[in-house]
Amino acid sequence: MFERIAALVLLANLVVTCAWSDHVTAQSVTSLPAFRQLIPLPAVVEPAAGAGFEITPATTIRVPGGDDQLLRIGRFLSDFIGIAAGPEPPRVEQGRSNTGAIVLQVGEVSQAGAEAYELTVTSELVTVTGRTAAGVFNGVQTFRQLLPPFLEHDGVRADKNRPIRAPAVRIVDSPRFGWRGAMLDVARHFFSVEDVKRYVDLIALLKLNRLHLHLADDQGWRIEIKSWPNLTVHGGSTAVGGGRGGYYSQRQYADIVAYAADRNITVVPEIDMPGHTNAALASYPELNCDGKAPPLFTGIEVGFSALCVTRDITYNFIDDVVREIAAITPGPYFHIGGDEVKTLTPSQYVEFIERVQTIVQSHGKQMIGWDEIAPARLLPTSIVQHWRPKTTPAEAVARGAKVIMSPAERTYLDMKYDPATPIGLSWAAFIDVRDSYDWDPADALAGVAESALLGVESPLWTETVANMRDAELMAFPRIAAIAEIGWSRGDQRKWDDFRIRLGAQADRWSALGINYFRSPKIPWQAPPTVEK
Ligand code: TNX
Repeated sequence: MFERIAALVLLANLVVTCAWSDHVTAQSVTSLPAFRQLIPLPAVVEPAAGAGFEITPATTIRVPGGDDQLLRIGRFLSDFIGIAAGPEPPRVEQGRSNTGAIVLQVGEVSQAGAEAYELTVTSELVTVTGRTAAGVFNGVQTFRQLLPPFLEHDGVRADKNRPIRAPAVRIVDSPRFGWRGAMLDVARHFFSVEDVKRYVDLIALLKLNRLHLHLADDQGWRIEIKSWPNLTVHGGSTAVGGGRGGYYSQRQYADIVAYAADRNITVVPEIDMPGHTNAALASYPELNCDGKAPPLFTGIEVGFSALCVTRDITYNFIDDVVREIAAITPGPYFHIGGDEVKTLTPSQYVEFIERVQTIVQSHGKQMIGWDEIAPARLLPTSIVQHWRPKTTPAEAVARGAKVIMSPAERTYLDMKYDPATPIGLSWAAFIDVRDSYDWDPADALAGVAESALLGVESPLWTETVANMRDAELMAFPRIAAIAEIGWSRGDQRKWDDFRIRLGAQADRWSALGINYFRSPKIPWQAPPTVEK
């Protein structure tokens, strides 16, 4: 009897060992130098024998005829490779594949979800198959991370000591969560269209798929509203510290939205209300209960401003704003803020949120709000963004609400790493790189199970963040940790592996000119070149 059990256990072990011998664990991905650059960690990585694929002057990129989305992804990859391998970037050709090509296609993938993809690299062919174009884009980002980091430099050239080679492998991958976001506060300090596009480029590398833009706050209104022009003319004219401010015209905003969409990123516009509205109140006296416009505000205190919730004109104003922004936002979401209102009674506040929810719905969008909105009667499509430490939206979840996880003490990129960080705040916590990685969204909140979670988002508030160099210092490397939490299975993630893979980003991030925080706890290293 015992022998039989022992034999069965042995057999079971063998089966498990065989199942795992053809794909590797997080630890082994990390231990193989050729795969150490992968962040987020893919679900399945099966290294294969052979020299891998070399990009040469003859390499072409193949996409199916008539598929514009794949054509654009093909051009993205061609632009990325640039003139490194030959006198021209690789040609993007429509039609059947042949040897020596990088083939992008939509088709069957053995993992579930629209964003799933399979990437195979052999010495003859690279194939990226996505369930949808989004999956193909994700697969292209993985392929990019298998290529040498020097390619991230513009105009760089390969040579025989420095070939452009990706290791032979089969990767099958899909994200854990559909919502993998970054938020940029362009209200406290303004960020130009070029800055925002750069942020989009940097988060796309990590397979983030939402860019939440915090477009209005006490210190600035940053999006043109044609029916209320003074919002930007006056309300957009300054910033924290009294700087110059700025705003996006609707055309510029649409340009950002399209740029992001080409990188599988949905823009989520936020107009914070009823609080955080001094810029609007300063621009239109009729939005104030006393009919008097306050002066513009350039400090960093919060909680003092609110729209006059008892005046009808306030709701006409909100209707105009939501209508104009909804019309230039193809994504399904509209974020109404709703945080830190200190001048209304709880019932006034809830009534306001419910009325605004109806307005947002009438313009065809799903409402998102910071977690203060949880007590309101929310529609099944409305979404709560959790942020406040020591609170849980469990009651709203019990009533069916879905949650985006942005716990301040883990995900807030404006928090200092440690007391020596030159910029940033510390009200929620000092957030070391490990703190940002070593948690699981499904375990973080009592009464909020994984099934209620849409995913994770990392906000970058900019009271102390004045430009892109500051933004990058606060975002990198912590945003890579949040990206991996959003993408990779919890049981595959290990801090000891992640920190090694983080260290392996040094070359790529330097080539991209990212001003990342060189945390002394990360073994930053130049990744080895792929051997022949
Ligand atoms: C809280 S998070 C805020 C923001 C501040 C941030 C600074 C949230 C919904 N409200 O207005 O910028 O703290 O860390």
